[in-house]
Amino acid sequence: MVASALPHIVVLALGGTIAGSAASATDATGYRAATTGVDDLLARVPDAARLARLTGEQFANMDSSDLTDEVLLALARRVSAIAAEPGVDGVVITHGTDTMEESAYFLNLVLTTSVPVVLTGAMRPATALSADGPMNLHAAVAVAAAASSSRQGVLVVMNDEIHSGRDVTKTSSTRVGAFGSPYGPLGVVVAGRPLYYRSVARPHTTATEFDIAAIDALPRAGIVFAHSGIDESLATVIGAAGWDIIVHAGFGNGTVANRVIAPLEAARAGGAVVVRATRTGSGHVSAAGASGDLVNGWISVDDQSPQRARILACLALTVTRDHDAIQRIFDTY
Ligand code: DAS
Repeated sequence: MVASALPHIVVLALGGTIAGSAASATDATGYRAATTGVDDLLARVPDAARLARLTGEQFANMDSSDLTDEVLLALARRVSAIAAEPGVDGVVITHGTDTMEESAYFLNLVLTTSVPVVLTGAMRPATALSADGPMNLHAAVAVAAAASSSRQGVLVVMNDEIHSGRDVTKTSSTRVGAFGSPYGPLGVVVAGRPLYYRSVARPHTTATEFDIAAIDALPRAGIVFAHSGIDESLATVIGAAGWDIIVHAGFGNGTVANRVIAPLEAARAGGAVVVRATRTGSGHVSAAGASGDLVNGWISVDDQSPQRARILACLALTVTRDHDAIQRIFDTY
């Protein structure tokens, strides 16, 4: 295909392991993230130039564990602006894997574009034997360049799988196949070709009620992780921190230890929104669960993980503080 006829894909680099390096090719864990730039990443995948006309942009160069909500907002604004540029057919974001799921989930909810936006990264540094980054980047470009990827929402491509930004999560500390979704991938990439088998049922991107242009800052929010023997002082400390939102990653069906309910209720009385999630890693959380949200006025997640619940609650509070309106948002997205 003549180069000018190829789709134009902008590759936005943020650092992470895909841009990382280690002293030895067989050391895939003792590496430094974000040691090389977008031009080097693209130079390692020359075949991608057969899929698309590529433009690289170094947005940041960081370990994604250091990502802040401010950087996430700036990223969303930048991607929104790029996607709106005439002649841009898709965006690939190379991102650290540690917080990739939160970035993908956030972008899926605030980017009002039908242009494909695809995040990818690597579990092994660029210097590693059988580094996974180049093939992930090639696959991500193929997905971003495909018309079939439009209106699928924000996507994550890792290890030949195409995941929805709504569902994907990192499930392993080191495995190359670390990314998965509770309902499975949307499709796969085979020899540089995206093959889709399903789409997401919940609204996203062009159907979202959130618009990044209308969001100046996100509320302060954090997560309390329930554990056997949890001490009520944890909830008391959290409540005293003045967070706008407290997500409680509870036992099983979102259950809260009785001794923790009172300090969380005190935080709610102080103005915090309390969200009941589950630490189990998947599943729907019933509103009238053992902890009786209907009595406490807490929000219960649908199936959002604690880290996604934090993102969604932050977005909800940019449009409402009404309990029923926030619960509707959790039941919708
Ligand atoms: N270095 C971590 C990060 O930047 C892990 C990774 O990229 O894989 O998220």
